[in-house]
Amino acid sequence: MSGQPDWRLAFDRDGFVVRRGLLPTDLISSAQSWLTEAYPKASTVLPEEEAPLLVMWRHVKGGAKRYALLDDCAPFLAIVQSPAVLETAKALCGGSVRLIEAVIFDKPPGLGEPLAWHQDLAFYPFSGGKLVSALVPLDPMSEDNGGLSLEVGSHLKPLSSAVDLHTGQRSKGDDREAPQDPAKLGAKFETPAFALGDVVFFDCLTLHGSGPNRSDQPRRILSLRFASLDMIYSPRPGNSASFVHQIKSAIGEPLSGGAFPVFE
Ligand SMILES: O=C(O)CCC(=O)C(=O)O
Repeated sequence: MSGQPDWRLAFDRDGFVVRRGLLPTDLISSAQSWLTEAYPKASTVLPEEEAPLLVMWRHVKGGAKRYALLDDCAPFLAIVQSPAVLETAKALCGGSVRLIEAVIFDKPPGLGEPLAWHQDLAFYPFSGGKLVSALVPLDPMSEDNGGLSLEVGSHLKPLSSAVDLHTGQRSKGDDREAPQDPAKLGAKFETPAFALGDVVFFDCLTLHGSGPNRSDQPRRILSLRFASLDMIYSPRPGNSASFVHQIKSAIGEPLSGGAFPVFE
């Protein structure tokens, strides 16, 4: 007996785990309402403040990112600070965590575009430590409205290149091998159905991607990234996350600063 809970064993074995009913559904409903109201008014200019951002990314043809300060987005801040999410992130990262980013991936009904298979770490200027994503569906999700597919056991694969998330083309200057579609390789992947309140946690090397939203239902996800405090700033070609301009650390140093708050 390892003494670890089942969800932890599943994460270590598969590279991801869905924790069912981790968040109250009324919190998710408040986040939905906040987003519906705030998105049309949100700025398309990247804020300069040294504070965590909420990035709103609509995955439609020509869709641009919009931004707010996370502290101004009460339901999203409450999700980030929720003990259930933080305790899981801390357990998976082995101690205190730093919030690295908060991004909403929005695939509107009938318009949402597919997202190519990728590993999150390929986009981030980090090495060492642990980096875990916590994805909070803001709508019930299944393959019908775009879903989220994850390759089982792919967290044990080497880091592949960053890609253009819409075309799957390898990012310029990144000479690692591009990630492969597990369906074409005959590898095992899952597309879990999610209810409001579920949260999926996955490793920064776990390959994932998603289909188009051709349904008449919305499909929005809040993606949070948490890192252990020993994660080192080490940029590579292909790094493209919105928070990169907020990093003040020297190369080879751990992250610091108000844009990346620590949860003890
Ligand atoms: O919306 C999606 O399917 C992609 C989400 C994603 O790639 C991520 O959060 O890392």
